Amino acid sequence: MLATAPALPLSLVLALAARRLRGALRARGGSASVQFAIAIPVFLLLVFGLIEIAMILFVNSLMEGGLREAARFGITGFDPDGQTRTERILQIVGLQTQGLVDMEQVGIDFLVYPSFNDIGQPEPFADDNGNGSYDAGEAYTDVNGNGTWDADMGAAGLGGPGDIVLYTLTYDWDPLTGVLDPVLGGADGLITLRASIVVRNEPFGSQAAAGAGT
Ligand SMILES: [Ca+2]
Ligand SMILES: [Ca+2]
Repeated sequence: MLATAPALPLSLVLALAARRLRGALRARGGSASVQFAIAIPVFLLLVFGLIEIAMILFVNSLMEGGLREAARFGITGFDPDGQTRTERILQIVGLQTQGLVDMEQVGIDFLVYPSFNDIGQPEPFADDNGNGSYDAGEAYTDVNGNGTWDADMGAAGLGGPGDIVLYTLTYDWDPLTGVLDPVLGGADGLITLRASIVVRNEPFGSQAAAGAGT
């Protein structure tokens, strides 16, 4: 004879089912909120990282554009009234960078080279001891005329007519947040941005050449 389980009242079955469903939903909701709690910081990190990178690319492109405009003025050898050429160049960079670059903190260098191939090259020297580097006492050609051997032969200044000039603009960008610090930031949390351009001065005439320099 088969034993039959006593039939449960329908109301009890429904109550049990509802409790089980509530439990399942609570468990699912709990794990979803844990996933959410983990995902939010990652998501925010990603968003802020992208914003920071976009800002860096934007400011750097403004610096490049500003330096290009400034160099277009620089190659003419024109001496503006009441300003040095360097002051005018910085003014142009300041206008072109739309206030995103603090012109009080920016660094700008001009180096003059004999030819495009000489950019960043050391002054030629006689490597007497054959160690591949310059040592005190070895003969060298003082290309930039400063009285010492230099690992970069560029001579400071904006150059004369026809000179090859390297313009370099550097700026320590202060990011909006610290999310890129582990990747790009220095100890001070600033990110050094750099723009450079090489130009050949126009043959701007001997009277302007006399005033060439800074
Ligand atoms: Ca040597
Ligand atoms: Ca030198």
